[in-house]
Amino acid sequence: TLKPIPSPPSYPLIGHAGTGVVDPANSQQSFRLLREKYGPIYTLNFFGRRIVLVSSQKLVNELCDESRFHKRVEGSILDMVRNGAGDGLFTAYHGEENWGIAHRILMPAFGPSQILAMFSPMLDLNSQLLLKWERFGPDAAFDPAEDFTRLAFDTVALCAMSYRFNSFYHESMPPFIGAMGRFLVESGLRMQRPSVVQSWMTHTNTQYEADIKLMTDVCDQIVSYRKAHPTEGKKDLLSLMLEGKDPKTGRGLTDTNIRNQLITFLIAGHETTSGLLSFTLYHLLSNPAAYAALQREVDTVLGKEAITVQHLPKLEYATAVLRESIRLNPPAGAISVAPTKETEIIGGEYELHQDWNCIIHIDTLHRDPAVWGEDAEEFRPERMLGGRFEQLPPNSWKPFGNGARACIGRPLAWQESLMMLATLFQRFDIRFDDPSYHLKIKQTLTTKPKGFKIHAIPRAGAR
Ligand code: MNH
Repeated sequence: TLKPIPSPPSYPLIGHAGTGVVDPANSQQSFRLLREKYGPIYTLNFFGRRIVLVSSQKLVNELCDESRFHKRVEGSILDMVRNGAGDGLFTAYHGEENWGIAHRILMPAFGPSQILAMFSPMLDLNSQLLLKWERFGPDAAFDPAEDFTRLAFDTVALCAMSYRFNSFYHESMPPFIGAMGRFLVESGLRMQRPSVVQSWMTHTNTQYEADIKLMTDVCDQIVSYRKAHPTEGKKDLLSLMLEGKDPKTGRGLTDTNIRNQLITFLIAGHETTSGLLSFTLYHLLSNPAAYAALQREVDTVLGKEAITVQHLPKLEYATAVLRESIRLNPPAGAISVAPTKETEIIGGEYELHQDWNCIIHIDTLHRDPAVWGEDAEEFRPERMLGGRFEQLPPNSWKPFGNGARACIGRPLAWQESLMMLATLFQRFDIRFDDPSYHLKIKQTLTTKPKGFKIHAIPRAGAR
């Protein structure tokens, strides 16, 4: 027998819009409260657009079954992000032909040996961050998210496109990052606006178009730089974009699609990684035992040696720290799916429809008490150690999304983050600027800590 999906009280016509049920500036907090009040599945409606949020491992496990469900771009914020990223991998519709072509051409750029080959360009940028923090010295209070953004942005450009933004040598952030931030926020707002209102907002719309143009121009600049400086024999992501042929159809990527992919990789490639590293520092500073355990591991594994690829698999505690940090604060906290058939029943009792926006709410999934226990809210890297991570119930830890549409950049982001975390702890003692700081969230398409500042104190005798 079917049951109605729980839902907060709503009004005719507008549904839950403007009722304060969801705070647009901090929807993450709203969704946590709604999860507590209405349970692991509930539904909201905004002017007739229906969304269903699902967050127990038991139900999410069904939504991750690719024979029954697939990614849905239509009706989610990603449909607005298409205004800039078009049919790039991240925003391509389910079944869109160019997704398959690009996926098959580009996947090889993220294979294990390609990721290992990125070690040395990654280390180049990693060292730029370390040197900068060292030179600013222990008295400087700063927001780590800014330099992690420089790191991640420069890393995806250098490793995937052999292109240098040199963000560490500029006082202000690269213009692409500002344009992208405004573009993502406005894309989110557009989801909630009726289209007549949108057409009146001429100033906002002009800015939106200008931001898209700026991002496009940067990508065109990367392509013309490559044409002027061919990388003899070296095959990075960009060379696969320019020259690769799909083994299945024999086709290459079109110029428009290449541009869309470059925008996609520059966007997807840095916001999330920088969020992961920032949240990780916050959790370590808030949990002195975990902080000490990580420092001990780094001192044992690295000591005073320069980091090499051989060290990476030995950094077990550091790996657990990243897994636990991304559990509590997944920078990409929600993904949308739709049933492949017109309707689909989950949990034996809830009926989902194809034209609804069904959301796997990763942020609250990662706090499901049935999986994580009563201390789900606590930062405990130990729960990811000693084979426990591998034995988690299926689809209970999903920070990188699901199946064919899961994150293609995961191994790149992971290696970059592990290297950064280990070398930071090798070189510095990190302290809160304000020891009474409590986590606040800044939200665009992804999340980051807000107002979080630290000091980096060079460790005595560190290399
Ligand atoms: Mn990434 C898709 C999270 C780093 C490039 N990424 C996804 C999805 C999640 C995600 C979740 C699935 C979105 C959806 O279903 O709608 N990504 C992350 C996180 C990090 C991350 C948490 C870092 C930490 N991502 C990166 C990096 C790159 C990248 C680095 C590029 C080098 N991600 C992508 C691309 C996709 C994606 C491209 C789309 C893949 C596809 O649909 O084919």
